Formats: sequence, structure tokens, C-alpha cells
Amino acid sequence: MNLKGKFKVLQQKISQSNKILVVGHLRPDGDAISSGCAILEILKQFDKKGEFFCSGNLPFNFNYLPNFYQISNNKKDFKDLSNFDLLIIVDCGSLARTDLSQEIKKRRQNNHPYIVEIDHHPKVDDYANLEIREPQAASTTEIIYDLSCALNIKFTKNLSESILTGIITDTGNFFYPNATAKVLKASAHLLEKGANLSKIIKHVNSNKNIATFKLWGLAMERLEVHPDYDFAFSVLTFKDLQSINSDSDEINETLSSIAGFLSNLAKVSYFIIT
Ligand SMILES: [Mn+2]
Repeated sequence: MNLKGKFKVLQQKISQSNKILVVGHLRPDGDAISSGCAILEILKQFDKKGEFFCSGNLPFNFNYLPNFYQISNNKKDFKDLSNFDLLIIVDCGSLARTDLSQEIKKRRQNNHPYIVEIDHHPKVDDYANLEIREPQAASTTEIIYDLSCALNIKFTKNLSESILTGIITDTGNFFYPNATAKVLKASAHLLEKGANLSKIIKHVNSNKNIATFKLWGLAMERLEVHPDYDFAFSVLTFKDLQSINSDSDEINETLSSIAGFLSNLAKVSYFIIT
């Protein structure tokens, strides 16, 4: 089935369902949170009210998004998924990242609830009844943008800000190569519909804590430049990394943002952080 056909099936399933649950990945990032918030906005246009579950701590810098305070991270409330008619799983990458693997596997045997997966990560698990997977999309919200265009969903300010938040998160403020012409055109359209770019960029990036800044400080302090070779390096030890008390995803993200920033040094072609 082509993408348009899949969007039509999703539209039909939403219309037929009364209890709908949206699931983002555990320790959600801006794309997971805003994808779920955008789906809740779309459901309103079908006169449906959905629930939204993400496991783990919710990043409060996204609390400007519509529906943010509707997000539940209380796993106990979602033990029995048979209460729901439709599950829409966004940005998860793999079943384990839903943090509801057991519950979803159990329900999948009865083919109820119907499971739709919307994602831009490469395929890992096969668990959805309808898989809307677009690995070339910059963010899951870019797929939700295409869905909204295909289904003639009204781009309210709330929906536009949700979609743009995911795009800005996953393109690193339009810095990465996934910020394609299509993404920029979609973003311009979302601005026309009332999304506030500077507000979103400010919120998306207001997620650093003091321990992370101290780690940045260490990396700067130990920075050495070798102009003869266009080469710079800095050193962070395992112990330094432990100080920020985060999981490996977060540590990797912090390291790549430090390396990204330091590689802005003029006349440096090679940068290593070790
Ligand atoms: Mn994403």
C-alpha cells in the first residue's frame, strides 16, 4: 500500500475508534512529545479525545506544547490495553522503546486494539497492523505533516507548533543534513499558520543542566589546537561522564553537541574528543 493509502486507513481507524491511546518512546525527546501532542490535536478534529503515554521523565521544556499536561508517564494505568480500540505509536524505533512490550505483545494476538506505528527510524520489530515508516523523513512530525496535508487536516496554531517542534528537535535547529528543501518548505508553511519559530527554538534548546555545563567547561579547559595539522582535541574521562548522571543516549548526545560546538573553531578540519 502506498503512503496515501496508509493515511486513508489511519483516517478510517480513527473514525471507527472510541478509545485511542498514543504512545511515544521512553525518556521522550522533542520529536516523540510533539508527535504525540500533534496526534492529539488531529484527533480533536475528528471529535475524538485520545490519551498519551510516555514512560520515564517528561522534559518540561516542552510544556508550551498543547496537550503537554495530558501526557501520562504512569505505566500502571496502561496494564490492560484491551480497553483501547486503537494504539498509535510514534517515533519509537523499536517495540522495547514503548516500554509497553509485554502489554502490546499480549494484545497483538487478539488483533485488538488495532496498532498503527508512525516512525522515521529504520525498521527493527514487526508488531504493527499498519506501519507508516518513512526513514528518509527528518522527524516523525514530518510524517504527521504529510498525513495532515493528505487528510485535509486544518493547520491550527497548536498543530503547527507541535509539528515544527519535532522538526527543529530532530534537525538540530535545521543544522543537520536532514534539513532538506522539503522540510524547509513545510516549516515555512507552519510559520504561515502561526507557529512561532524563535519561541520553539528557545524551548527546544533550554534543556541543559548544571552538570552538563560543567562537562562542557572541562572539555573547553582541556582543548588543545595544533594549527600545523588543522587539528584540535580535548579529553573527557569516563569519570567525567559519570558526573552528569545520565543514560548512555543522553551522554552520547552531550558528547556530540560538545564535539559539534568545538568543531566550529576556525581553521580546524579535524576534531577529536576522546
Ligand atoms: Mn524522531
